[in-house]
Amino acid sequence: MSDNLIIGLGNTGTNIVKAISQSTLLEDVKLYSIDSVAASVDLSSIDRINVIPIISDEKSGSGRNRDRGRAMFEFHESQGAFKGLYAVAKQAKTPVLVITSGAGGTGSGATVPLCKSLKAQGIQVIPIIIAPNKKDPAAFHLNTNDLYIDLGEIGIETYSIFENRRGDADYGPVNQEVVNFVEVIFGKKYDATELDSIDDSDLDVILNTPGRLIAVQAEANKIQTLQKEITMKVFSGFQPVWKSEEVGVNTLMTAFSLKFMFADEDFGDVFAGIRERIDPPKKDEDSVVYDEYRNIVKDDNDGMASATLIIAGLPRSEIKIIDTEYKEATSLGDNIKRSRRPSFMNKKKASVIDTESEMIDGKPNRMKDFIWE
Ligand SMILES: Nc1nc2c(ncn2[C@@H]2O[C@H](COP(=O)(O)OP(=O)(O)OP(=O)(O)O)[C@@H](O)[C@H]2O)c(=O)[nH]1
Ligand SMILES: [Mg+2]
Repeated sequence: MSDNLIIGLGNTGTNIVKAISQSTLLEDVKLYSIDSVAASVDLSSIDRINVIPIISDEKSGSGRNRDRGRAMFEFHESQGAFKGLYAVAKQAKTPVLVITSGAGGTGSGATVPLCKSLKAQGIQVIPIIIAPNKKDPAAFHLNTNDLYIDLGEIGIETYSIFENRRGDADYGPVNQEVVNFVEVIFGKKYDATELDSIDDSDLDVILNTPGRLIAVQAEANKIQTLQKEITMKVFSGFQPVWKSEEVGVNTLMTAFSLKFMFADEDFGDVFAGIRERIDPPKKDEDSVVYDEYRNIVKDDNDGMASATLIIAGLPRSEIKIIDTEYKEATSLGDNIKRSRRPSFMNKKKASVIDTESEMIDGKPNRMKDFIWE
């Protein structure tokens, strides 16, 4: 069976790929990091992560400039730097995940041509975007909004968003939450069972649902604690929640799992609070949850109770009027305007010149051909 593939872009993407490399459940996942700086992956994870630098001239980084991030990616793509990666992607189990911060320049800019190339090769790709929090500077938000528009324009339908915490520079917890998300959506948390189960094909349907996707997992030694824990993760965790007014607007796909000695008896209780919020009791209308997949595993589980959930088809932010017809989520780029930046920030553009390259060790030094001015 083919392996999953995850590509981290920029500093954030690379850090999260590093965190993923520590997960024992994700040992068989192929990991790539693409960044515009030299040594972002250290010796401890270098064996696990394929690093492709996109440094294009004497300056590393992008200066939080998405155009430059994109230009550096495209320059290296034109040089054939991603041939190996694309060959791996063609063989990989889909979806391929692309992880980036929205706020920077390198990841936020390079994600678009990367997703576009993967899509053009018929590969399903789900971007995971780490968004800034409300108090972060305007430039962070402009870059993130522009990324949404760009991804919407290239036809990305299924995506996931995490939000950094306010004033927090310890990214460990949010990065770990992305690791947990990946474990769930790659099916690593589902055990074989005689009761309801979730298999690869079920996941395939869920992960093809247009709209925003969230996934969480929690563990506790008491059912009541687990119920609180998983409810809190959904409603006050790192993945933006939906407002209660938005409930019942989109057609959602859901998947719930519980592994516990009394999983069959307690399944309903664990998810009751969450189900109530996604599909409140209605009088005359049909349910807006289109389907619910379940994995119920009656297992001692060393006395622990473990739960996961996936909800797909969530709105990015706006709400829609409730409708009994099948309704897809707003597309990623809907209702946001492309932002304008101070003109001093837009002075530089990339161009590639094809001169007689300076020779270094008998090879042309293509770094002189990328002009950013
Ligand atoms: N969750 C998370 N956020 C991070 C991490 N590192 C930086 N950030 C945040 O990400 C944003 C900056 O994005 P980076 O990923 O550093 O940018 P980049 O893609 O390397 O692009 P450059 O601007 O060219 O450096 C800021 O909002 C930081 O607060 C990380 O490891 N995890
Ligand atoms: Mg960077």
